[in-house]
Amino acid sequence: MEQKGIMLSGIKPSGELTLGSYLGAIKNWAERADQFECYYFMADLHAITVRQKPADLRRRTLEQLAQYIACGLDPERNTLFIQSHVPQHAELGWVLNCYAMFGELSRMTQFKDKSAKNADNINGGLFTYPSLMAADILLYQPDYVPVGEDQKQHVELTRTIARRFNNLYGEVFKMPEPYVPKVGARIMSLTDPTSKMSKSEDADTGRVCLMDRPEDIMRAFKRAVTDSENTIRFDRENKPGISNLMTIYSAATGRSYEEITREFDGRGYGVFKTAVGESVVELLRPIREQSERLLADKGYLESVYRAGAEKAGHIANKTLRKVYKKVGFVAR
Ligand code: ATP
Ligand code: LTN
Repeated sequence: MEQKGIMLSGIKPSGELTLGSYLGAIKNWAERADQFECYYFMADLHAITVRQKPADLRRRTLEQLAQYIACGLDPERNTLFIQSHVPQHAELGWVLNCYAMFGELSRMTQFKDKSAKNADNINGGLFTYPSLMAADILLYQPDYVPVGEDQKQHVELTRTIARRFNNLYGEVFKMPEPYVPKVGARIMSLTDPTSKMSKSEDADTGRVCLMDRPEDIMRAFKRAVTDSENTIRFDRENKPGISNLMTIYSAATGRSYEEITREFDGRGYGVFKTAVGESVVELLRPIREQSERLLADKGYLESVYRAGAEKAGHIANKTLRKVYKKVGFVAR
Protein backbone atom coordinates (compact mmCIF):
# COMPACT_ATOMS: atom_id res chain seq x y z
CA MET A 1 0.00 0.00 0.00
CA GLU A 2 1.21 3.49 -0.82
CA GLN A 3 2.39 5.42 2.23
CA LYS A 4 0.32 8.57 2.85
CA GLY A 5 2.05 11.92 3.43
CA ILE A 6 1.74 13.50 6.86
CA MET A 7 0.17 16.85 7.74
CA LEU A 8 0.19 18.58 11.09
CA SER A 9 -0.86 21.91 12.57
CA GLY A 10 -2.07 23.57 15.74
CA ILE A 11 -3.79 26.66 17.10
CA LYS A 12 -3.43 28.25 20.53
CA PRO A 13 -6.64 28.31 22.57
CA SER A 14 -5.89 31.94 23.42
CA GLY A 15 -9.23 33.36 22.27
CA GLU A 16 -12.31 32.56 20.19
CA LEU A 17 -11.43 31.13 16.79
CA THR A 18 -11.99 33.73 14.08
CA LEU A 19 -12.83 33.79 10.43
CA GLY A 20 -9.07 34.31 9.95
CA SER A 21 -8.20 31.08 11.80
CA TYR A 22 -10.75 29.26 9.66
CA LEU A 23 -9.89 30.65 6.21
CA GLY A 24 -6.15 30.84 6.86
CA ALA A 25 -5.75 27.44 8.45
CA ILE A 26 -8.57 25.04 9.42
CA LYS A 27 -10.41 25.11 6.08
CA ASN A 28 -7.23 23.92 4.45
CA TRP A 29 -6.82 21.13 6.98
CA ALA A 30 -10.26 19.70 6.41
CA GLU A 31 -9.82 19.58 2.65
CA ARG A 32 -6.81 17.27 2.88
CA ALA A 33 -7.89 14.42 5.13
CA ASP A 34 -8.10 11.96 2.23
CA GLN A 35 -4.60 12.46 0.95
CA PHE A 36 -2.73 12.76 4.24
CA GLU A 37 -2.34 11.24 7.65
CA CYS A 38 -3.35 14.28 9.73
CA TYR A 39 -2.51 15.50 13.25
CA TYR A 40 -4.13 18.64 14.67
CA PHE A 41 -3.87 19.90 18.20
CA MET A 42 -4.86 22.63 20.64
CA ALA A 43 -1.59 24.40 21.49
CA ASP A 44 -2.26 25.03 25.19
CA LEU A 45 1.46 25.05 26.08
CA HIS A 46 1.89 27.89 23.62
CA ALA A 47 -1.19 29.71 24.88
CA ILE A 48 0.36 30.39 28.30
CA THR A 49 3.18 32.45 26.77
CA VAL A 50 0.55 35.18 27.19
CA ARG A 51 -1.26 35.29 30.54
CA GLN A 52 -4.54 33.29 30.45
CA LYS A 53 -7.34 32.90 32.96
CA PRO A 54 -7.23 29.16 33.86
CA ALA A 55 -10.99 28.62 33.59
CA ASP A 56 -11.11 30.37 30.20
CA LEU A 57 -8.18 28.37 28.88
CA ARG A 58 -9.82 25.09 29.91
CA ARG A 59 -13.16 26.04 28.36
CA ARG A 60 -11.63 27.35 25.15
CA THR A 61 -9.50 24.25 24.66
CA LEU A 62 -12.62 22.08 24.60
CA GLU A 63 -14.52 24.58 22.47
CA GLN A 64 -11.67 24.56 20.01
CA LEU A 65 -11.81 20.78 19.78
CA ALA A 66 -15.57 20.94 19.11
CA GLN A 67 -14.94 23.59 16.45
CA TYR A 68 -12.22 21.55 14.76
CA ILE A 69 -14.69 18.70 14.40
CA ALA A 70 -17.48 21.05 13.30
CA CYS A 71 -15.17 22.50 10.64
CA GLY A 72 -14.94 19.07 9.08
CA LEU A 73 -12.11 17.33 10.90
CA ASP A 74 -13.57 13.88 11.40
CA PRO A 75 -11.88 12.33 14.48
CA GLU A 76 -11.98 8.95 12.76
CA ARG A 77 -9.73 10.26 10.02
CA ASN A 78 -7.70 12.93 11.85
CA THR A 79 -5.76 12.62 15.09
CA LEU A 80 -7.03 15.44 17.32
CA PHE A 81 -5.30 16.05 20.63
CA ILE A 82 -4.34 18.52 23.34
CA GLN A 83 -0.67 19.52 23.22
CA SER A 84 -0.07 19.24 26.99
CA HIS A 85 -1.37 15.65 26.93
CA VAL A 86 1.65 14.58 24.91
CA PRO A 87 4.63 15.45 27.14
CA GLN A 88 7.12 14.73 24.36
CA HIS A 89 6.33 18.20 22.96
CA ALA A 90 7.78 19.91 26.02
CA GLU A 91 10.66 17.44 26.18
CA LEU A 92 11.77 17.85 22.57
CA GLY A 93 11.09 21.58 22.91
CA TRP A 94 13.80 21.76 25.55
CA VAL A 95 16.29 19.87 23.42
CA LEU A 96 15.61 22.05 20.39
CA ASN A 97 16.06 25.17 22.49
CA CYS A 98 19.70 24.16 22.60
CA TYR A 99 19.84 24.18 18.79
CA ALA A 100 17.99 27.47 18.21
CA MET A 101 20.15 30.57 18.25
CA PHE A 102 19.45 33.67 20.29
CA GLY A 103 19.76 35.82 17.16
CA GLU A 104 17.29 33.66 15.24
CA LEU A 105 14.70 33.75 18.00
CA SER A 106 15.16 37.53 18.36
CA ARG A 107 14.27 38.07 14.71
CA MET A 108 10.84 36.43 14.87
CA THR A 109 8.10 38.88 13.94
CA GLN A 110 5.57 37.28 16.28
CA PHE A 111 7.98 37.67 19.22
CA LYS A 112 8.45 41.35 18.42
CA ASP A 113 4.68 41.91 18.02
CA LYS A 114 3.73 40.07 21.19
CA SER A 115 6.52 41.78 23.16
CA ALA A 116 5.19 45.16 22.10
CA LYS A 117 1.63 44.16 23.07
CA ASN A 118 2.62 42.56 26.41
CA ALA A 119 5.45 44.82 27.53
CA ASP A 120 4.94 43.82 31.18
CA ASN A 121 5.27 40.09 30.46
CA ILE A 122 8.05 39.41 27.96
CA ASN A 123 8.76 35.97 29.40
CA GLY A 124 11.21 33.24 28.38
CA GLY A 125 8.41 31.13 26.91
CA LEU A 126 7.43 33.89 24.53
CA PHE A 127 11.02 34.08 23.35
CA THR A 128 11.50 30.33 22.92
CA TYR A 129 8.00 29.80 21.48
CA PRO A 130 9.47 28.80 18.06
CA SER A 131 11.60 25.95 19.50
CA LEU A 132 8.48 24.42 21.06
CA MET A 133 6.68 24.88 17.76
CA ALA A 134 9.61 23.20 15.98
CA ALA A 135 9.22 20.28 18.42
CA ASP A 136 5.45 20.10 17.74
CA ILE A 137 6.20 19.74 14.08
CA LEU A 138 9.33 17.59 13.98
CA LEU A 139 8.00 14.94 16.39
CA TYR A 140 5.57 13.78 13.68
CA GLN A 141 7.89 14.04 10.62
CA PRO A 142 5.20 15.84 8.57
CA ASP A 143 5.47 16.69 4.87
CA TYR A 144 3.29 19.79 5.18
CA VAL A 145 2.32 22.27 7.89
CA PRO A 146 -0.85 24.13 6.83
CA VAL A 147 -0.77 27.62 8.36
CA GLY A 148 -1.66 31.23 7.59
CA GLU A 149 0.93 33.65 6.23
CA ASP A 150 1.97 34.92 9.67
CA GLN A 151 3.26 31.48 10.73
CA LYS A 152 5.45 30.87 7.70
CA GLN A 153 8.47 32.39 9.42
CA HIS A 154 8.16 29.91 12.29
CA VAL A 155 8.04 26.96 9.90
CA GLU A 156 11.13 28.33 8.13
CA LEU A 157 12.95 28.47 11.47
CA THR A 158 11.82 24.90 12.17
CA ARG A 159 13.57 23.89 8.96
CA THR A 160 16.73 25.72 10.00
CA ILE A 161 16.75 23.94 13.37
CA ALA A 162 16.05 20.56 11.74
CA ARG A 163 18.83 21.08 9.22
CA ARG A 164 21.29 22.03 11.96
CA PHE A 165 20.37 18.96 13.99
CA ASN A 166 20.57 16.63 10.98
CA ASN A 167 23.96 18.03 10.00
CA LEU A 168 25.29 17.12 13.43
CA TYR A 169 23.64 13.73 13.96
CA GLY A 170 22.49 12.34 10.59
CA GLU A 171 18.99 12.31 9.05
CA VAL A 172 16.78 12.40 12.15
CA PHE A 173 14.15 14.91 11.03
CA LYS A 174 12.23 15.20 7.81
CA MET A 175 12.12 18.72 6.30
CA PRO A 176 8.56 20.08 6.64
CA GLU A 177 7.07 22.54 4.12
CA PRO A 178 4.72 25.36 5.11
CA TYR A 179 1.43 25.06 3.23
CA VAL A 180 -0.24 28.46 2.92
CA PRO A 181 -3.61 28.92 1.15
CA LYS A 182 -3.73 31.02 -2.04
CA VAL A 183 -6.82 32.94 -0.92
CA GLY A 184 -7.35 33.74 2.76
CA ALA A 185 -3.75 33.42 3.96
CA ARG A 186 -4.08 36.77 5.68
CA ILE A 187 -7.50 38.02 6.74
CA MET A 188 -7.33 41.55 8.10
CA SER A 189 -9.34 43.23 10.84
CA LEU A 190 -12.60 44.71 9.55
CA THR A 191 -12.04 47.95 11.44
CA ASP A 192 -8.31 48.22 10.77
CA PRO A 193 -7.60 46.49 7.48
CA THR A 194 -3.87 47.07 7.85
CA SER A 195 -3.60 44.69 10.81
CA LYS A 196 -4.32 40.95 11.01
CA MET A 197 -7.68 39.75 12.31
CA SER A 198 -6.61 38.23 15.61
CA LYS A 199 -8.47 36.15 18.18
CA SER A 200 -6.73 37.50 21.27
CA GLU A 201 -7.38 41.19 20.57
CA ASP A 202 -10.17 42.91 22.46
CA ALA A 203 -13.54 41.92 21.09
CA ASP A 204 -14.83 44.66 18.82
CA THR A 205 -16.34 44.74 15.36
CA GLY A 206 -12.91 44.17 13.79
CA ARG A 207 -13.09 40.43 14.06
CA VAL A 208 -15.66 37.77 13.31
CA CYS A 209 -15.68 34.63 15.44
CA LEU A 210 -16.87 31.18 14.42
CA MET A 211 -19.51 31.20 17.15
CA ASP A 212 -20.88 34.70 16.38
CA ARG A 213 -24.62 35.00 15.74
CA PRO A 214 -25.81 36.05 12.24
CA GLU A 215 -26.91 39.49 13.45
CA ASP A 216 -23.46 40.16 14.98
CA ILE A 217 -21.75 39.05 11.79
CA MET A 218 -23.94 41.33 9.66
CA ARG A 219 -23.29 44.25 12.01
CA ALA A 220 -19.54 43.69 11.84
CA PHE A 221 -19.58 43.72 8.04
CA LYS A 222 -21.83 46.78 7.84
CA ARG A 223 -19.29 48.66 9.96
CA ALA A 224 -16.28 47.44 7.96
CA VAL A 225 -13.84 50.21 7.05
CA THR A 226 -13.59 50.87 3.30
CA ASP A 227 -12.50 53.95 1.31
CA SER A 228 -14.08 56.85 -0.55
CA GLU A 229 -13.63 55.63 -4.13
CA ASN A 230 -16.79 53.52 -4.36
CA THR A 231 -15.45 50.99 -6.87
CA ILE A 232 -14.90 47.36 -6.06
CA ARG A 233 -11.48 46.27 -7.29
CA PHE A 234 -8.59 44.44 -5.70
CA ASP A 235 -5.73 46.74 -4.66
CA ARG A 236 -4.27 45.77 -1.29
CA GLU A 237 -2.02 48.80 -1.09
CA ASN A 238 -4.51 51.57 -1.82
CA LYS A 239 -7.77 49.84 -0.94
CA PRO A 240 -6.98 47.52 1.98
CA GLY A 241 -10.55 47.44 3.32
CA ILE A 242 -12.26 46.53 0.04
CA SER A 243 -9.47 44.09 -0.86
CA ASN A 244 -9.92 42.33 2.47
CA LEU A 245 -13.68 42.04 1.89
CA MET A 246 -12.99 40.68 -1.59
CA THR A 247 -10.63 38.08 -0.13
CA ILE A 248 -13.27 36.99 2.39
CA TYR A 249 -16.01 36.86 -0.25
CA SER A 250 -13.77 34.96 -2.62
CA ALA A 251 -12.83 32.42 0.06
CA ALA A 252 -16.47 32.03 1.13
CA THR A 253 -17.98 31.68 -2.37
CA GLY A 254 -15.12 30.41 -4.51
CA ARG A 255 -15.48 33.38 -6.92
CA SER A 256 -12.40 35.05 -8.39
CA TYR A 257 -11.58 38.74 -7.88
CA GLU A 258 -12.51 39.46 -11.54
CA GLU A 259 -15.90 37.82 -11.10
CA ILE A 260 -16.52 39.81 -7.93
CA THR A 261 -15.58 43.09 -9.61
CA ARG A 262 -18.00 42.26 -12.44
CA GLU A 263 -20.79 41.13 -10.09
CA PHE A 264 -20.73 44.38 -8.08
CA ASP A 265 -19.91 46.81 -10.87
CA GLY A 266 -21.70 50.09 -10.13
CA ARG A 267 -23.58 48.68 -7.14
CA GLY A 268 -21.90 50.53 -4.27
CA TYR A 269 -20.21 49.46 -1.07
CA GLY A 270 -23.39 49.00 0.99
CA VAL A 271 -24.67 46.23 -1.28
CA PHE A 272 -21.26 44.58 -1.37
CA LYS A 273 -20.81 44.61 2.41
CA THR A 274 -24.24 43.01 2.85
CA ALA A 275 -23.39 40.30 0.32
CA VAL A 276 -20.08 39.54 2.04
CA GLY A 277 -21.81 39.43 5.44
CA GLU A 278 -24.46 37.04 4.14
CA SER A 279 -21.87 34.74 2.57
CA VAL A 280 -20.03 34.54 5.90
CA VAL A 281 -23.26 33.91 7.85
CA GLU A 282 -23.95 30.92 5.58
CA LEU A 283 -20.37 29.73 5.74
CA LEU A 284 -20.31 29.76 9.54
CA ARG A 285 -23.87 28.67 10.32
CA PRO A 286 -23.31 24.90 10.11
CA ILE A 287 -20.02 25.21 12.00
CA ARG A 288 -21.66 27.08 14.89
CA GLU A 289 -24.63 24.74 15.07
CA GLN A 290 -22.52 21.61 14.99
CA SER A 291 -20.09 23.03 17.61
CA GLU A 292 -22.99 23.73 19.94
CA ARG A 293 -24.25 20.16 19.56
CA LEU A 294 -20.80 18.71 20.23
CA LEU A 295 -20.17 20.90 23.26
CA ALA A 296 -23.26 19.45 24.89
CA ASP A 297 -21.58 16.03 24.82
CA LYS A 298 -18.46 16.33 26.97
CA GLY A 299 -18.10 12.55 27.18
CA TYR A 300 -17.67 12.33 23.43
CA LEU A 301 -15.12 15.15 23.34
CA GLU A 302 -13.19 13.43 26.09
CA SER A 303 -13.10 10.17 24.16
CA VAL A 304 -11.77 12.04 21.12
CA TYR A 305 -8.93 13.84 22.90
CA ARG A 306 -7.94 10.74 24.85
CA ALA A 307 -7.70 8.57 21.75
CA GLY A 308 -5.86 11.42 19.99
CA ALA A 309 -3.24 11.76 22.74
CA GLU A 310 -2.67 8.04 22.77
CA LYS A 311 -2.03 7.83 19.06
CA ALA A 312 0.02 11.03 18.90
CA GLY A 313 2.04 10.02 21.97
CA HIS A 314 3.06 6.78 20.34
CA ILE A 315 4.52 8.51 17.27
CA ALA A 316 6.02 11.36 19.30
CA ASN A 317 7.75 8.94 21.61
CA LYS A 318 9.49 7.16 18.76
CA THR A 319 11.02 10.40 17.49
CA LEU A 320 11.96 11.60 20.95
CA ARG A 321 13.79 8.32 21.79
CA LYS A 322 15.77 8.65 18.59
CA VAL A 323 16.71 12.23 19.44
CA TYR A 324 17.72 11.35 23.01
CA LYS A 325 19.95 8.60 21.71
CA LYS A 326 21.58 10.86 19.12
CA VAL A 327 22.44 13.62 21.59
CA GLY A 328 23.97 11.09 24.01
CA PHE A 329 21.44 10.58 26.79
CA VAL A 330 21.69 7.25 28.61
CA ALA A 331 18.70 5.05 27.78
CA ARG A 332 16.36 4.42 30.70
P1 ATP B 1 -3.40 35.26 18.84
O1 ATP B 1 -4.16 36.51 18.66
O2 ATP B 1 -3.66 34.55 20.13
O3 ATP B 1 -1.93 35.39 18.55
P2 ATP B 1 -4.24 34.46 16.25
O4 ATP B 1 -5.63 34.92 16.05
O5 ATP B 1 -3.16 35.23 15.61
O6 ATP B 1 -3.95 34.25 17.78
P3 ATP B 1 -3.17 31.87 15.86
O7 ATP B 1 -3.49 30.88 16.91
O8 ATP B 1 -1.84 32.52 15.92
O9 ATP B 1 -4.26 32.98 15.75
O10 ATP B 1 -3.33 31.21 14.44
C1 ATP B 1 -3.98 30.02 14.13
C2 ATP B 1 -3.78 29.69 12.68
O11 ATP B 1 -4.62 30.54 11.92
C3 ATP B 1 -2.38 29.96 12.18
O12 ATP B 1 -2.07 29.00 11.19
C4 ATP B 1 -2.46 31.32 11.60
O13 ATP B 1 -1.51 31.51 10.60
C5 ATP B 1 -3.87 31.35 11.06
N1 ATP B 1 -4.43 32.69 11.14
C6 ATP B 1 -4.66 33.39 12.28
N2 ATP B 1 -5.17 34.59 12.00
C7 ATP B 1 -5.26 34.64 10.67
C8 ATP B 1 -5.72 35.63 9.77
N3 ATP B 1 -6.17 36.79 10.20
N4 ATP B 1 -5.69 35.35 8.46
C9 ATP B 1 -5.26 34.16 8.00
N5 ATP B 1 -4.80 33.19 8.79
C10 ATP B 1 -4.79 33.42 10.11
N1 LTN C 1 2.32 29.19 16.46
C1 LTN C 1 1.06 28.82 15.88
C2 LTN C 1 0.39 27.71 16.60
C3 LTN C 1 1.21 26.49 16.57
C4 LTN C 1 1.50 25.68 15.44
C5 LTN C 1 2.35 24.64 15.91
C6 LTN C 1 1.15 25.73 14.09
C7 LTN C 1 1.85 25.94 17.63
N2 LTN C 1 2.53 24.84 17.25
C8 LTN C 1 2.82 23.66 15.06
C9 LTN C 1 1.64 24.73 13.25
C10 LTN C 1 2.48 23.72 13.73
C11 LTN C 1 0.19 30.04 15.89
O1 LTN C 1 0.42 30.95 16.59
N3 LTN C 1 -0.80 30.00 15.11
